[in-house]
Amino acid sequence: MKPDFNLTLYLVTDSGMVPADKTLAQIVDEAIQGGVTIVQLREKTADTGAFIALARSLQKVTKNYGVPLLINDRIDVALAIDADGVHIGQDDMSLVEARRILGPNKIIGMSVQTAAEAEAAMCDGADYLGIGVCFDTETKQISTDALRGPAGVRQVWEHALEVGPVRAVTIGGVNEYNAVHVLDYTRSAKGVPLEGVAVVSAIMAAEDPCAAAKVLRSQVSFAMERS
Ligand code: TPS
Repeated sequence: MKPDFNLTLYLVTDSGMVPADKTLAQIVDEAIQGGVTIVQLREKTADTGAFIALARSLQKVTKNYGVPLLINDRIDVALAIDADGVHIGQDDMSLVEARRILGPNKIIGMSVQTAAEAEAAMCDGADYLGIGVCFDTETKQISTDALRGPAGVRQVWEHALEVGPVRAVTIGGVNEYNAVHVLDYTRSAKGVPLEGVAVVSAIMAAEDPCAAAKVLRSQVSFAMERS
């Protein structure tokens, strides 16, 4: 069976932001204690062996809390550690191919920037969408036409809801100061909110990842209660 997952507060990791006196696994542990509900290991430079070792170290933590662990892009790494799923981008392996390899019981999420990409991802069986890029971000190189802003995110979300049942978060420059605004603003005309937010630096680069996650989690809950 596909594991249940909760997209309220989605942490995407970046080892480049780990301070010298901590490990990535420690930060993930603290972030989950603060309220992170799902974790994605994203490594753009590690070689395969190091990636797998890191994935195993995170899996120990996420399993301990019953939080799903997804792997960014690398289906082989996800299979090697029997992760809960993968997150893929538009330039990675196609969703159809990823699903063929991983089967029906793994979570597959996809980054989408446009309504057409969202529709295609849903038709191909994505379990959730990462709609972005909401605000400008230093974490990932993006072209300016990838920038959606909350209004652009809402447009993609509205379209996805018309296509069929869908789950989604937004990502890109989301932090404790703008999360409520983003979730309010991106509600569909019928009032359907995104399920949560995905962040990298707002937690990874925080001095206290547990405290940062706590604030973000309460901001998301606050926005959700205002329906
Ligand atoms: C769920 N992605 C879009 S913007 C960004 C990333 C990694 C950086 C945000 O950093 N949706 C999901 N996972 C992904 N990996 C992406 C989209 C791709 P920051 O929060 O520091 O601005």
